[in-house]
Parts: sequence; structure tokens; C-alpha cells
Amino acid sequence: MGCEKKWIFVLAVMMFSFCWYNMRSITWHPSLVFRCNSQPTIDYVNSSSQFDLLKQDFLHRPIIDYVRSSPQFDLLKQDFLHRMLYEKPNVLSPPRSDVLMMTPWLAPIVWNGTYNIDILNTQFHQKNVSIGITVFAIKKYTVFIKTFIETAEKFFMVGHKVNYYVFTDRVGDIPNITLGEGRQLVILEVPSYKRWQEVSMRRMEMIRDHARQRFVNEVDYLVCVDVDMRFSDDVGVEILSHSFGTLHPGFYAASRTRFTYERRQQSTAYIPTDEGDFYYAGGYFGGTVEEVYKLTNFCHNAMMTDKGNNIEAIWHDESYLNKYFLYHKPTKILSPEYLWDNNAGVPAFLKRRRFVAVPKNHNAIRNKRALQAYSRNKQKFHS
Ligand code: 5GW
Ligand code: MN
Repeated sequence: MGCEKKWIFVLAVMMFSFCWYNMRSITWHPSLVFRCNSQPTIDYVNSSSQFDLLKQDFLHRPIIDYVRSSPQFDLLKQDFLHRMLYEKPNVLSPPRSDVLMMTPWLAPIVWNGTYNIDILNTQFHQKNVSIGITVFAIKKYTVFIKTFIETAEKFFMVGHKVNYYVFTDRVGDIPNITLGEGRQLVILEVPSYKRWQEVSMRRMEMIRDHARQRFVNEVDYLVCVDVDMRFSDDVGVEILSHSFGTLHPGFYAASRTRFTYERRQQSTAYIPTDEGDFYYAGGYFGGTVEEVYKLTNFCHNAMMTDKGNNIEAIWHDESYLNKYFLYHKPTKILSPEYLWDNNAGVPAFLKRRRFVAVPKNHNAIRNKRALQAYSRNKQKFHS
């Protein structure tokens, strides 16, 4: 009997100390405090500034309860699609099998047939997105502005809010063009540089400076393109993403070693022959204003470093852009439909030519200096 009581006592002491130990851990262990909180994730997002960007990440998730409980999520209420009728995507029959539709880092490559513009337009209209398109018309290149804007009125982001940002040293040469509703022309007077290489390269610095001072207050996305171009088919919100680059029409099928990256190690634009994904065109990139700021800031700083070391990358701004995209992978890539030169013919995979180069010789033969520039320029288009 006495022996039995002793064991019951020992057992009771053990159970008591076990319970007490666990109660201690409930009050003292910090992770358990979180587990007891009924809505910990929301508090966490609200209280931590480094999670600010994550707020956007909730856009497409059906988190009705969270929306109700948090006033700063009010805007999300609009962000649900309504009934739409369209053909079902077919898992076993991809829309294109003749071209690469996705990079190894899962960024889409935009080709005709791979997207539904009605779905995308609905999404972007709901967000009330506005788009800035930057273009440089320095010296004689003002002659390209009329065609550029007139064709953009027909094909570029029709139905969305658009600001044309025309950088020029010849404000008086920019023609008056009647624009559609929600579209405006902003002329930005900038200095011109003597060397044509510098005219092209300084675009990075000027876009960077205006992104910080102006674009960030006026538009959501920037599209930065060459001016010696005409739109000949739709270019819409399917191109928009955090950051995007465009496949150069001369190199979409080329091997790595054939890419005309900067190959001198002394340059900040240097890319070794065993690296590189694509050859991106200098004349067509974009993204959110913040991402374009980062991109142009990188390229300009790299150019200035090289300038200090008396070196200039082989294809100027394009070389620095390619270096940037190698280590800051774009979140979307535009196929050559978005940047074509009819001198390269029309291959079978190219279903649409949306933005094509305007031949430059008419302009060039007008004076000797421009003619010299044109012949250098022809080499510059390396296809
Ligand atoms: C002039 C002569 C040779 C090279 C560039 C220029 C030039 C370029 C110029 O005098 N004024 C000018 O505004 N640009 C801007 O730089 C244009 O926006 C032009 O689209 C861009 C890139 O130059 P491109 O278009 O001559 O280059 P490629 O590679 O398309 O031939
Ligand atoms: Mn060009």
C-alpha cells in the first residue's frame, strides 16, 4: 500500500512538472505568440516597411476577408474580372509550337496568338494604368516625329492613357498633331551632343533624370523606343511588365558567341562568351517607372565608369543594356514582332510586324554630315 502511494505521488509530481514546463513555453516562446494570433499575416504586412511591395502581390488572390478588415486594401475590391466569353486555353495544344514562348526564368516571350488582349485590356483598365512612351528626336531626327506619333495614334495602347515624351533640342520642329482622348504630347527640351554615339547613349541619363523628376508622378509604365520607326500593327498592354526587353531582329536565332556583346574585359559592359540569354535591342525596352529608373541609372553609371577609363562599349547604350538584362532578368520579353526591319524580309514565324524601321537614307542625303552618320549607322544595324 505504502509503496503504491509513493508511486502515485511520484507520478503526480512528474505530471505537474510536465504541465508547468509546457505552460512556461506557451507564455515565453515567441513563436507561439504568433500562432495564437488570429490574423497575424495582415499585421505583419502592415507593420513592416520592407513588405510594402508585397501588397501588390495580393492583387490577384481572392482574399475577401482581408479586404474587409483592412482599409488600405479597399482598392482591391475592383480587381475582380466579370463574366467574359472566350475560347478555353488548351493544356495539350499550346498556341505556338514554332517559337519559344517562355524563358528559363519563366518570363513570357510575347508572340501573336499567345495572349488574349480582351482579358489583358480588362485587367489594365481596372487598374486605370497610364503609359509613357519616351522618344528622342535630336537634330535631324525630328523628321521622324510626325510618322511616329501618327502611327502610334492608330496602333499604340489604343483605349489607354498615353503620354508621349518627346526629348528634343529643336522644340520648334515638333509638329502639332491632334491626339485622341486621354493622350497628350509632352515636349522636353534637352541638349544635343556632338558625337552621334553620345546622342544615343545620353538617352539613358535623360530618361533616368526625368523618371525621377517627372514620370514617376505622371505614368505607371514607360516604353522607351527609337524614333526612326513606324507602328504598323497593334502594340498594347500585352507588352507591359515589371521590366521588359525586346529581341533584336538581327539576332533572335544567333548563337551566344555570335551575339555582339562587349567582349573586352576592361569595359563594364563585358559579357564572356559562355554567358548570355538573348541579344536585346537598344531601341526598345521598358517597365514600371521605378524599374526603368534602375535600368537607366545602371547603364548611365556604367557608361560613365567606362568613359573615365577611356573605353566605350562596342554598340554603345545597347551593350550596357545587354549587360543589365543578363544579371537583372527582364520579367517579359518582346518578340521581333515588336521591332522589325523589312530589310530582313518576313520569315514564316513572324505573323505580325507591329513596329518597323523607317529607312533613313532620304534624310541622310540632305547634308554631308548626316550622310557620314548614315554610313556609320548602316554598320550599326548589324544584320
Ligand atoms: C544620328 C546619326 C547616327 C546615329 C544616330 C543619330 C541620332 C540618333 C540623331 O542624330 N538624333 C537622334 O535623336 N538619335 C536618336 O537615337 C533617335 O531617337 C534614334 O532613333 C536613336 C538611335 O539612333 P538610330 O536610330 O540612328 O540607331 P539605329 O541602331 O536604329 O540605326
Ligand atoms: Mn533606330
